[in-house]
Amino acid sequence: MIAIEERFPRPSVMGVVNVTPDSFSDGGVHLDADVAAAAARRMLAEGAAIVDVGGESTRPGSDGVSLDEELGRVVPVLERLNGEVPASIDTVKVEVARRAFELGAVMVNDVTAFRAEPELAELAAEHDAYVCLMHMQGEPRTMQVDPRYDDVTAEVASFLEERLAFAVSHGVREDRVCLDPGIGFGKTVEHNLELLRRLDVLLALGRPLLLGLSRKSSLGKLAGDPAATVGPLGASVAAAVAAYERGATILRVHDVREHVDALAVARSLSGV
Ligand code: HH2
Repeated sequence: MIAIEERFPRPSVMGVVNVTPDSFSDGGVHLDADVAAAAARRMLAEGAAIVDVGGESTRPGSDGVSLDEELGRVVPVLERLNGEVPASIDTVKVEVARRAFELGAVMVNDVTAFRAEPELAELAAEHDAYVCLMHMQGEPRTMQVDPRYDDVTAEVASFLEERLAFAVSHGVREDRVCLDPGIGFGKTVEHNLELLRRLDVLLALGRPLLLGLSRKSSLGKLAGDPAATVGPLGASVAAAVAAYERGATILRVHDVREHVDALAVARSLSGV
């Protein structure tokens, strides 16, 4: 396995395959394993570098799902992908990650950054998997009730620094890890904007940044709908390009083709 920045050069697109009935923007769309696997293959053909397969929604207000339920959703999809589509497993559960690695997944995307099940760090190390460590204030059920920070950027940076040190102390190679400020996870629109404006503070941690802006409700609100629960495509693409220009490496998106096209133009202009 090579360093994450070599395997996923700036900008790389991660396609989202939610195998759930209740994800905030695409719940139920990919619940059937054949449909989900076909979507993953299409995303690869459209230029995604990796697809993120998840069986548990983390939308605001959601409760978790059982281990059996989550395995029953993601295992049939990974079996169908047969290691032919680079896959990340979006889970907080060590047993889900174990099955996913056995079925060829190369990355684990844990929205709790190894806090829910700390043994996941050792498992990732054993498999020499790529790792995404994300910041979240609180838990999905209540995280959007009244998020507060004194200095959101400094707090997110020190959290990610601590979780990176935790992962490394449990055997994960630092050059396998990317960090994610967790847009919308216990954050107001203003918190999300502040993090994007000051991405340089997170870049100073020395790891590639993964950003998940796609369809997030903050973008719908910025685009003029105060009651938005989902952000429109144009706003998602603009946010991804802005994040890339501020230094993001991996963009986690639902609409792969549009983001790949936009990021290709942004990349040509940046000369990177
Ligand atoms: N956002 C979502 C889920 N997982 N993982 C990372 N690393 N970063 C993110 O921003 C992120 C994430 C939420 O989006 P989605 O998967 O579409 O929705 P849901 O959690 O409702 O399934």
